[in-house]
Formats: sequence, structure tokens, C-alpha cells
Amino acid sequence: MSTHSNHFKGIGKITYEGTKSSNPLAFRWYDENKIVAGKTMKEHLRFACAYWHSFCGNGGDPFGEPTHIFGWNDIPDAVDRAKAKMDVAFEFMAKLSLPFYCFHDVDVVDFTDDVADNEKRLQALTAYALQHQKESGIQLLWGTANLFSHRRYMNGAATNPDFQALAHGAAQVKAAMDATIALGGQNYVFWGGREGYMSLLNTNMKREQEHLARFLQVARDYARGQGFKGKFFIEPKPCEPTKHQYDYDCATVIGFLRAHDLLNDFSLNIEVNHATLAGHTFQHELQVAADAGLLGSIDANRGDYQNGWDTDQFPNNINELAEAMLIILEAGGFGGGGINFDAKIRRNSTDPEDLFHAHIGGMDTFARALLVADAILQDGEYTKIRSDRYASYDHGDGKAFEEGKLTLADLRNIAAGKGEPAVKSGRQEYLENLVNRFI
Ligand code: XUL
Ligand code: CO
Repeated sequence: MSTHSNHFKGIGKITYEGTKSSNPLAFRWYDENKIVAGKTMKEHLRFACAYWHSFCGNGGDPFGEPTHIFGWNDIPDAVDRAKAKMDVAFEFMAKLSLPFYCFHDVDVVDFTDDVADNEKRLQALTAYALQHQKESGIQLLWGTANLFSHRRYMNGAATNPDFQALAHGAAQVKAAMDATIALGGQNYVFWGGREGYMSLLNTNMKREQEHLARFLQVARDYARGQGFKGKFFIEPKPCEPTKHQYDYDCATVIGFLRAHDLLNDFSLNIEVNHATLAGHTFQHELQVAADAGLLGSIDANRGDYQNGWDTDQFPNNINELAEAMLIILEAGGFGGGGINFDAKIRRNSTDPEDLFHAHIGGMDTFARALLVADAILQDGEYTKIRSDRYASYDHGDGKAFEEGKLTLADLRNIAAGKGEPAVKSGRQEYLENLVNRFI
């Protein structure tokens, strides 16, 4: 139990102290019970800790050995080792008042190549997690299966040309769904890390994508059959580790879901650094999902302007997040999801406090962004400028066009009859200043 762990000794419960505080182990903006636009900050933001980065990542990188050394890794028995890690995870989440967590199957307990043994291990840890959840009130935002680390997935999981690899992926998904359901998990995520290709020369793209769709259908049917009422999320990412990933970005995934009749059960989990890797802004991806009614959840992090890979740094960009929260608030919030910190502390961040500073910074930046976005919407000028820009479609010929009442020839006659449109500013700089005025 969390009370059995004292990994973060000397660090107590993190509380809200307000903006005058310079205490690095306090919230300056995140006041979980503060009401904003009719809901508490806690209800709006639904923060979650990502088990994999915070308790499995060891600081190692392609050039260097681990720098984050965890005592529990020395425990020889896999289940005992996993329980010790879980005690620390719940100690951390409780100290930060994080309401949710997220995991992959193999984050929770180490797997071998034995399907039945892996199921038993995960069941043991599911029972243990359930005790922790009951004691702490912390809930599972989503579960998922890691179908990308094991060597059998080197050519993909659901899109593997070898059916036996696909079957192993399904076995993992089944067990991860059982765990998610047993833990009252609110959602289930699919991130297709290796569902794509390294070279088109050896790839039948059409067949692979059909296999992916069939895989998602059977997974959905299984979970629904077990009584799962939550959402399934697809997490788009354009590449890395593959050259090209089929879930490239939100628009691509929406087309895929529509083509395979999956729109009723699936929505999107949007990650900041995945958006930027796809050549989009985070805001763009949010807007695409929101416009389709598919904004489910987000994986919060940030990339690096100079690096073209998924650096998964903790979020700290207030402008980016204020604009993001504007879209999220206007969409009516998350569709069942929340804000999962899919972010890791740097290799050279080696103090126990670093994990707290990282999460506190991320939570405070989102809380501040929520306040900024709410103030902008309350003020109303932003919304008015945006809607006024389209006013010519609110009446007369423009309205008739929107309603499908005009032909191409009608449009031609309007152009000829009414002459050139007036020159109207898009006022981008004005709007950029408006956002900054509220920060
Ligand atoms: C990888 C990534 C994953 C998913 C879950 O880039 O984002 O951690 O969030 O599999
Ligand atoms: Co992610």
C-alpha cells in the first residue's frame, strides 16, 4: 500500500499556495477545487500519471546506460518487483493528488514469452492495483497493451505480415482489456507504434490496414461483450519507430475509422509531440478532432524545436496550452478522457524531486491555460471576431449557399453582378495580442 512506500521521503503532500509562493514543491495555479466555468479544475483537467515514463523509464538513451536507478529493480521475483514499484507509484500520485493514472501491460509487471504466465502476472498486479485504487481513490484513466517493444513485433502487431505475431498482439490486448475492465478503467487506448512500414518494397499496405481494422473490431467486440462501457481511443503518430505509421494524424485516423465503421466506439487521444512530428500544431490536431466530435483525451508533453523526434518533455508552453484549452473548452471538454502526462524527466534529472517539479510544472501550466482560455471566452471578443469573419454566410446569398440552394451558375451570376469582395483584414496579430493580454 502507498503507506508502505517512503521512496520520496521528505516530500509531503503538494498543496496549492498561489502565485505569491516560491515553494518549488507547491502548486501556484492548480487549485483542484477552484470553480472555472461551472466545474472544478480537477474535473476539467483530469490529470493522469503515465506509469511508463515515471516508473519504468530509467534515463537510458540510444547512447547511454540508465541514469535513474530504482531500488525495486533488484527484487528478483517479477511480481514482488512489480508490487514494490506500484507502492512507489501510488505514493507519488497520492502526494501530487493526481486523480488518474495510465499504463501499458508491461509497465505494470515484466512479461516473458509465456502467454498464460503473463496473464497470471497481470491478474496478480490487477488485484494489487485495485487495493491501491480503493485506498487512495485514484482511478485508471486508460489501459493499453505494449505491442511494440517485443522483438516479435518488429514487423508490426495487428499489421504484421505473419498472422502468429498478430495473434500474440491479440492475446496481449485481451489481457490488458481484462485488467482495464477489472480496474474500472474509463477508456482503452491503441497506439500503433509499429503499425506501419519501414519500406513499401516489402509491404502490402492495403492488406495491413484491413488487418488493423479487423483487429480493432474484434478487440472492441470482446470488450463490449465483457461489459466495457468506456471509449476506445486511437493515438495518432506519423512515424517513429516506423518510417510511416498508418495512424498518421487525426484526419487520417478519422478517415480510417469512417471507412471501417468504427466511429461509434472510437475517438482520439491526441499527443502534443506527435502533432508536431506530423507537421501540425497541437491546436490543429485538437481542432480536427473537435470538429469531428472525436476529441477524447490528450497526452500532454512537448517536443523540442531543434530535434525531429519524440522528446516527450513535460509541457511548459503557456501560449500553446492557452490556445489548446480554448479549443478544448469550446468543444465542451474531453470526451471521457483527460490529460495524461506522456512525458519524461531528462536523463540528467536524477533527484527524486525532479519528478515532482516536472508534474507540478505541467499541472500548473495547464491550470493557468484553463484560466486564460476561460477569461478569453468570458470576455467574448475572441469569439465575436471569429464569428463576424463568416457573417456573409449568415444571411442572403451566403446563407442560401450554405443551405445548398445555389448552383454553380447562380454563384457565377452573383460574382458578375456584385463585383469584387471588400478587402477585410484577418487580424491575426490583433488576435495574438488578445491571447497574450489574458496571459
Ligand atoms: C509513444 C506514445 C505511447 C502511447 C501509449 O510515442 O505516445 O506511450 O501513449 O502506447
Ligand atoms: Co502517448
